[in-house]
Amino acid sequence: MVSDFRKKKLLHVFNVFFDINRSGTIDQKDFEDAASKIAQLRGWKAGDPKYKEAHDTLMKIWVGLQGKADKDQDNQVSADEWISMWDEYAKNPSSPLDWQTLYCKFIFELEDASSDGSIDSDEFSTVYASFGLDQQESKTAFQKMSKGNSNVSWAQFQELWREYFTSEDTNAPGNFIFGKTQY
Ligand SMILES: [Ca+2]
Ligand SMILES: [Ca+2]
Repeated sequence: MVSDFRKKKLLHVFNVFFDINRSGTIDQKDFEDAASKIAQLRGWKAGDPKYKEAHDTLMKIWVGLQGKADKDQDNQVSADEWISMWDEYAKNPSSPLDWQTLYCKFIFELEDASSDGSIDSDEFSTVYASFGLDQQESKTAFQKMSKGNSNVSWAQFQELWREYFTSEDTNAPGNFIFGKTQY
């Protein structure tokens, strides 16, 4: 059983970061849309190698996600399939699936616009605003997850990430890693 609290966190990620076209399920089209959204955010034109790299990574993530989560093989990952997959993850978070590791790194690198190995509040909230979240709320979320520090390192990010998907503690700093302050 997944608690309501964890379910709300999982559905936030599902709705905002994966079901980009708000169809109610995740499929390959959402990943095409995510690649376009990110290219627009970073100002990459079609044909830019960075665009191609981001697109290829997103497609790898989709193939990995679908392979594991799409139990009924309808080429869509439903909210229920999504929640069961993350529940499996939470039982053994030290052995993530390849796509989960890849996605964590992808988001961190996307947020680390200056590529200095850590993210700050502006980098964090700019990416989340491009996904439709309230930028001010994302800034507050950053303060909560960084416990008032101005930067979050890659090592800290991975720990916070794990906490997001596993913790039942409503005060855990990892709860804020996807830009929302309340569940
Ligand atoms: Ca969709
Ligand atoms: Ca399915």
